[in-house]
Amino acid sequence: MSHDVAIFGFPLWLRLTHYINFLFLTLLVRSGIQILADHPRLYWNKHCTPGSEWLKFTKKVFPKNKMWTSTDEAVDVSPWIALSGGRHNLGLGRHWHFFAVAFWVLNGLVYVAFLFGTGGWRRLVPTSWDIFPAAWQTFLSYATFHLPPVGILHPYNPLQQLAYAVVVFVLAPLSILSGAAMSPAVDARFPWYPRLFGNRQKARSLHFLVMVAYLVFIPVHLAQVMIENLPQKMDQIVLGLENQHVALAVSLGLGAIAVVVAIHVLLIWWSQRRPRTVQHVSGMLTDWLTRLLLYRLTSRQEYNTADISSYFWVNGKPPVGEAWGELAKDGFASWKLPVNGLVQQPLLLSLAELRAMPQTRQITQHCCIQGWSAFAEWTGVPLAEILKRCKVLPQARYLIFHSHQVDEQGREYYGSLDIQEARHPQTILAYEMNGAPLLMNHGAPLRLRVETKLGFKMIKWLEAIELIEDYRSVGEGQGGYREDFQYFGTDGEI
Ligand SMILES: Nc1nc2c(c(=O)[nH]1)N[C@H]1C(S)=C(S)[C@@H](COP(=O)(O)O)O[C@H]1N2
Ligand SMILES: [Mo]
Repeated sequence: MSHDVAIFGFPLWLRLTHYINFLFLTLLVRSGIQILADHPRLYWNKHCTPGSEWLKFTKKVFPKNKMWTSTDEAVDVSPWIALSGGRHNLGLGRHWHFFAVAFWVLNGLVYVAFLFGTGGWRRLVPTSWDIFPAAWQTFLSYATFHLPPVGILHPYNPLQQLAYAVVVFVLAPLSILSGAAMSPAVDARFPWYPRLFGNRQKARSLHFLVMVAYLVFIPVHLAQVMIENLPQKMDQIVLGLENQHVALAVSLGLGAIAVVVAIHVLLIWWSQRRPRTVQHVSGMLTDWLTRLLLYRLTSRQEYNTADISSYFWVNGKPPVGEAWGELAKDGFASWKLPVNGLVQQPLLLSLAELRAMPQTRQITQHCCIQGWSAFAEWTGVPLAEILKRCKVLPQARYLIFHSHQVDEQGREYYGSLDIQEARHPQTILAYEMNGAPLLMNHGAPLRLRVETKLGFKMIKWLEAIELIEDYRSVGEGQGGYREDFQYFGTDGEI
């Protein structure tokens, strides 16, 4: 068998998938750092209380005396490190991450199919426990500055074989599975899933540690190849030859690395020049996939009172101004919610009227796009009840949620929701959080809860609901405030 394994060589599929993997893995790491930078704290616990993190990458101090939102947490990372940086840009970082992961997984599947189809797996998958002492011996050789003897496991020594097997069969699946555990849609439909990792934040920490493992592996892997015999290894991994066209292989190999670097530079440039195009192209490439996998999932969360987080991050600053002050006084006695647009029966609902309608209560996990999550109990009216009462016209396909909040440039915070998702049982207009009327920071007097989605979809300080045919006719046409100005994808299910 060792003979077969030795002559197996470096076929074209192996060399190509190895190269493509290098491109997408580097894109994943850099876009991943961009995403982490938006909430640069990692936790083992599921509540994300500031100070309870096991690791943080920020020197910002959490002020006790003034309002601090989770957006204030985001740190800038140089575009030479994070894709795509400069100023923090979570939206584009996520687009590149999901774009890269789609192709990385596809490439990985092709690789694994060939690996098993051709029998090449035999030089990767350890078939005997002897690999552990053998790998230890190899490690000792390196550690004492000796080259390990060329053993029967040519072309890989035991330590190499073990490392490669771990990268392919442990790190790669772990990164995919822990990534999926961060999707609010997955967690909402299958609350047992994040628990496989402990909780969603443990999955997030693990996802980070897998990246660290890759970052340790890559330079060690390169160093090992260089120490051993760089030109010969280049001949193998570029041309699939044994000491034949070494000079050509080295130049081609360096050229191929330069192409990867050029792609990274191009993507930084493109993201900074044409962020809207990146948002659209990425959407075209990956939205259909998330739709296929996640769109139909409904939330089935039923957590306990004991799960409720004592601290719940705030994102977005409450409305200001006189008109708002007028509305907010006397517990929002004069506030009313209009429901209009493509409906037969426009509504105008006071808080008292909303409270008199059928009530739903749910304890759920809230997932912010930045990375934190927390648990709370929400009480409110199912949106389906409202839709029933206003008699939706058949051409209505989306709900637009307007809020009383306006940013410094006078732009309204708004969002959209597909009408099917609006009818999910846990999609509600909440007026209570943890058994008390909504606090101002959390969206008083009324906010949206869509439990399969990221937090940014759940508009606070609601002003009006409008039924429309197409969200492209509203604002900048991307589906919401954060989609318009921060390039977020509008689905918000992962
Ligand atoms: N009007 C308005 N609604 C909003 C936001 C906002 O900035 N303005 N932020 C959103 C985001 S990004 C999140 S994570 C949640 C946060 O809800 P919380 O502040 O109650 O935690 O509200 C969402 N709803
Ligand atoms: Mo968020």
